Amino acid sequence: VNPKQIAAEHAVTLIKDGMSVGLGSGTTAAYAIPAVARRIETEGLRLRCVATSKASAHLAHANGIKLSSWDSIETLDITIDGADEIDPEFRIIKGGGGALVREKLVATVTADEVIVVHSAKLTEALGAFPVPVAVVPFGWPSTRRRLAEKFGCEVSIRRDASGDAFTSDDGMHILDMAFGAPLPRLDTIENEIRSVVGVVEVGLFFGLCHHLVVAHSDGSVEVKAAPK
Ligand code: A5P
Repeated sequence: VNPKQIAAEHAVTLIKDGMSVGLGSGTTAAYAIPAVARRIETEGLRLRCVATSKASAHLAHANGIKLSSWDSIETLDITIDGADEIDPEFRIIKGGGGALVREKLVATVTADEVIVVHSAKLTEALGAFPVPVAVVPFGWPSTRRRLAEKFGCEVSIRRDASGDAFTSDDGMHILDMAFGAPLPRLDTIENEIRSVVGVVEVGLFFGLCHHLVVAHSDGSVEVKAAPK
């Protein structure tokens, strides 16, 4: 079995009856969804679930999970999601799958955000993975240029398989900012990027992760609580 699957299934054991649950996006979070469905089926758990992407919603439906409308949810007890890079302070780069806007909306109201990653995604200093930035499609080349000029790094438009600009579930394009490690000015960089006109959301999740479930290649799983 894939180590990511073992870790995602471990994360699902943290869910308790009666909880409201966020279902994350990406290949790791995808392993959690059938495991949630199995617990509903075998243990009769009563859960209210919401998905962070259309792909996760589709997978949830395919596994027989009935989803609640996001508009009816004010807070969530637990969310299980993936990440692209995470540092020792649990600061995260996320959005490699393009679902960062919904993922951040969900993480922001989640009491226990559980991030599941392969150990290869742990890093001492963020920035090797480009920072995904969701932007309004209108005038994206201008937004790209202004970001590149302001931050002095390469900024590229994410493309889909047919070569068109990738469009997210919320109709945004994604610009990937290749800062390189270490990411500068960790205290302010997120707001600096967000203040650029045209930017909707930044794939930096700082202070949002409460538990980390690490998948090791040998199949072992480590659960860590966020540093105080
Ligand atoms: C989706 O937009 C992302 O934030 C994913 O959570 C992230 O890219 C991790 O994906 P994998 O679990 O597929 O590596």
